[in-house]
Amino acid sequence: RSSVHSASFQACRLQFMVDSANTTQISSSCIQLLSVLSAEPLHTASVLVIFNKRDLPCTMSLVEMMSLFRMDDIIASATQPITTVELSARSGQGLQEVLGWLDSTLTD
Ligand SMILES: Nc1nc2c(ncn2[C@@H]2O[C@H](COP(=O)(O)OP(=O)(O)OP(=O)(O)O)[C@@H](O)[C@H]2O)c(=O)[nH]1
Ligand SMILES: [Mg+2]
Repeated sequence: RSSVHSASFQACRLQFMVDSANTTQISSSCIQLLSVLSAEPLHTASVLVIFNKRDLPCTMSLVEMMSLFRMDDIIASATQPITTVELSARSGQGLQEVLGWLDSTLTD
């Protein structure tokens, strides 16, 4: 049991960061996301899935990533509201969306 499953608190917000430049990690990140979403302490959390490193040329398109993750199915079956965003932590592209999400989920 990972700590996120046995935690004795209710989290209200969760950011899940995916390294979209590391294609060999895609399937394991997807499984990890599903595991996190099923954790009881996170059942009512607002979730932001961040596809990071979008500045690197070799990364898949967001559409391809969403398709590989089956993100539509995940969003449809999750108990949490899930938002997705593309980010480059290096260039700052997408940072406004992350800050906007933080702002919009603050009052929840
Ligand atoms: N080009 C680029 N590099 C980034 C970005 N975000 C983080 N990095 C760099 O990626 C390197 C590894 O960081 P991460 O992959 O985020 O961290 P990690 O998964 O704990 O580390 P690794 O095991 O090395 O993958 C660091 O040198 C970061 O500066 C980004 O958006 N774009
Ligand atoms: Mg990494």
